[in-house]
Amino acid sequence: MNADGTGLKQLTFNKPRDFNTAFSPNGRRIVFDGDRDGKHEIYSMKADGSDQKRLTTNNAYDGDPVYSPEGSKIAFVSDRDGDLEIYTMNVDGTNQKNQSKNDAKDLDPAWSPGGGFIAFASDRFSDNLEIYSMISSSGYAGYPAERLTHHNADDLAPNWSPDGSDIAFTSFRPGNAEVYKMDRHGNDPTNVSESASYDQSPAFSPDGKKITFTSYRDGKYQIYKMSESGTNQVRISHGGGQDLWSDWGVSPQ
Ligand SMILES: [Ca+2]
Ligand SMILES: [Ca+2]
Ligand SMILES: [Ca+2]
Ligand SMILES: [Ca+2]
Repeated sequence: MNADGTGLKQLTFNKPRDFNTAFSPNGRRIVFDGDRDGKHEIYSMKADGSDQKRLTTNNAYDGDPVYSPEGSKIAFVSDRDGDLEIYTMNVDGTNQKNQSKNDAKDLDPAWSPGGGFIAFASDRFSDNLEIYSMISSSGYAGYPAERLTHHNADDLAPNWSPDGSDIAFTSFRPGNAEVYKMDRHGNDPTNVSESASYDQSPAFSPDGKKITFTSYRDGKYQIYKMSESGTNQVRISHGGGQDLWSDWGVSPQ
């Protein structure tokens, strides 16, 4: 979909439906998860929908895939070891590795722009979700994750600004979902969306000046954009169904 809301194409037609999707950095491929065989797996395909490949093969949940910034790896979530963990793998599905190794829920992986860190949500030290950041290649081996949020409401779905200085995320602090923003070490968490409805799943624009997010403010989930400070909130999707996903896809080159 283009930033003005035009150009939305349905690329997959399997039932049950496919869920999370993310573009590769060069825009040529899309990685996504789906429940086609009842085993919730991760797939990739060319941006035109051809050349579909299955990347995971096990009975556990594998989902929420995202490409690393240089395009050689994919981070994703799996509960194959009994609880949700952040994994990484090569783009062809080889070398699948548990990076979070923690008994708690670990979910919502987001690569830093340089690829050195993965931000994620976890309830490892609390009874609610907080946002953490770990070194992407060795998140557990002597490099404990840095805790970025401290609040008794759920904080989840982190997304880095293009220059790596800020992280936008979803927070339930005011009693409903809001888009928040903080610096990469968790300083100055600020409610950016400030609306009484559910506002969630933020993603920065490539120039860092805008944030897209999904909101229920018009009676169903649609995609909106706003400035990174929360001004000029505008709806950009007009689908008849629920638009739950917001991301800045790159046009194929
Ligand atoms: Ca699976
Ligand atoms: Ca875990
Ligand atoms: Ca929290
Ligand atoms: Ca809200």
